[in-house]
Amino acid sequence: MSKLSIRRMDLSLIKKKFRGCMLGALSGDCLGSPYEGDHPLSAGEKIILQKSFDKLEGVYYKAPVMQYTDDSAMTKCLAESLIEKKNLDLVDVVKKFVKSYYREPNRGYGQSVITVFQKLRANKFTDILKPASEQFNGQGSLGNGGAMRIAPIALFSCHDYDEMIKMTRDETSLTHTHTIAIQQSLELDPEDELDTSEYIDNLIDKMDEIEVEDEDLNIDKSELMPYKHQLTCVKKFMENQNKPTSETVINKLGNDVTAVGSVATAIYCFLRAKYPIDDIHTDNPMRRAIQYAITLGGDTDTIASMAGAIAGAFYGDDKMSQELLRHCEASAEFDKLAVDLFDITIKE
Ligand code: F2R
Ligand code: MG
Ligand code: MG
Repeated sequence: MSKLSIRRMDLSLIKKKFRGCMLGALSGDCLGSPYEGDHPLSAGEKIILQKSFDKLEGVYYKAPVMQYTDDSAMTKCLAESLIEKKNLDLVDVVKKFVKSYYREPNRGYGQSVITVFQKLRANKFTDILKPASEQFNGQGSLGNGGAMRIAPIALFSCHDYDEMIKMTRDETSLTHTHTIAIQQSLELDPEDELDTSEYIDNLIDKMDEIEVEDEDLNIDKSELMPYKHQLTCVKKFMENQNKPTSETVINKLGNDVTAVGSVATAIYCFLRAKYPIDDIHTDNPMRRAIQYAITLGGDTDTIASMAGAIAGAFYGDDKMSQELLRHCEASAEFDKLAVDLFDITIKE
């Protein structure tokens, strides 16, 4: 699997990847949100999901248009700010988040992040980091609200890994904590077969550097380096000939609204979707990643959105079903955001 420097990659391929990433994020959110719930889908529900996706992909099936939720609302704000400011301007980003929330509060925002928006508005954005730092008695939010919206940062800083990590930390600290898989997908040539083993090994190495390990403490390693632990589970799942059941995936990786209980799950959905999956009938690995994420239940909009963004950054928009996209609110707008991000990041 050849790893290409973004700078040396064919421009038309990078553009396809930018579009795939933004559209994958949007469609995962729109298609996943109706299925939010505690449990993985039952056999019957998987059949209904399959039929529903098949119907949406039908050329003559016009309705419905699926609404996007907080995941895409915040992704959109972040992309718009990066494009407008040509930089990460935290005050502008947070103002856009708050404005967007008050304009459309019913986009299914997390229960607690709303308090952050209220405090930010009350303090007139004089201290933009304080409200988030006060969440959960000063512990901060462990929700996946930072990871769910981070795709534009991965695109904007795709030429510089260290810069991406820094920007991700800065941006998510407005409300939360962090993602590196999108950038890794961008660097790979979709013409080459996806080497799932190399992909996960690279992520584990990167996470090793990010998570701080304290060798002296005699406590469970998975608590010290939760993401590395989760990614190591993904590696085992991928290496095993007998693929794990949904229940095992959920038990080990999670399907909830916390970052640690959803980010590795999304990465697994992308990698797992390289191969056929029982009860999911499609030749398209990007649709398969999103559909599989939804079958796991739980935080379906967010896990499908993150899986869609990672898959889209690898496969590009060629694999994004245009028929499914027709049923996603604001798909033309997201496509334009992707092209604008490409223009300021790569062309300028
Ligand atoms: N909130 C949802 N889905 C719930 C259902 C919505 C409903 N269908 C509707 O339409 O209204 N989805 C969205 O929230 C997730 C992202 O959340 P975010 O932005 O991280 O928010 P928050 O409030 O900070 O955290 C979410 C919940 O996680 C728990 N939590 C977080 N930190 C915690 C901590 N330190 N200690 C204990 N619990 C913590 C809390 O329950 C928070 O409410 C995405 O799924 C998005 O789609
Ligand atoms: Mg949501
Ligand atoms: Mg969600």
